[in-house]
Amino acid sequence: MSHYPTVNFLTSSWQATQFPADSGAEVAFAGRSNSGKSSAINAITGRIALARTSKTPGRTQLINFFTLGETQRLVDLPGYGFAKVPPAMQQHWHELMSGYFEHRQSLKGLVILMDSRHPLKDTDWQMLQWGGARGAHCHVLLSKADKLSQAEGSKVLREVQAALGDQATVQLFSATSHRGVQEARKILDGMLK
Ligand SMILES: Nc1nc2c(ncn2[C@@H]2O[C@H](COP(=O)(O)OP(=O)(O)OP(=O)(O)O)[C@@H](O)[C@H]2O)c(=O)[nH]1
Ligand SMILES: [Mg+2]
Repeated sequence: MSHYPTVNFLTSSWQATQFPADSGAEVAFAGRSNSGKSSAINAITGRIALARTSKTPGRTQLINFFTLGETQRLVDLPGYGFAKVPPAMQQHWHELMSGYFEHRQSLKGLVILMDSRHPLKDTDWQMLQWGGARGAHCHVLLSKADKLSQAEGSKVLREVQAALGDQATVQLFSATSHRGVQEARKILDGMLK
């Protein structure tokens, strides 16, 4: 049974004019390409194939919107930081994302996925800045935690917490082992209230 029984795909947008009506509350998932955004959305909603996951980084250059209820949405943002993306696509990514962050009033929370083995890249900081500027609660999921030992996990959690201070809350997460899924749901519910 899904934790969000009414969750459903709403629409994909590749430009700001296509965004759904800016009302209600929405939580966006951002992160570098391949960091596990779509897998996290699937694990948190309890729907195996709601958001498309892929082994080819940088494929999703669209913003995907999902409805949770009549007035709540989840948003799967296109990944960033993929070296092989051509300049025109990088330019498009920047326009699409800045269009989203500058104007989206319904953005209440930003969940930032960072591979727990490579956290806090420059583009992750940029994302924190965009979310903070919008006044959204930022929450970091240190993803693929199943790839770390217990000690490595504790260490990276402490380090990232210390680096972020009060800019964001942080937790370890794994879509594979379901570690941290309940904790993430609580945060999400709080953001959408
Ligand atoms: N071991 C492990 N692999 C994971 C986990 N989450 C995602 N992956 C794998 O990482 C790859 C990328 O996952 P996605 O969820 O598609 O990542 P994404 O951030 O949505 O990627 P883009 O949309 O391309 O930016 C896939 O091969 C997933 O199976 C996890 O918790 N543990
Ligand atoms: Mg994705």
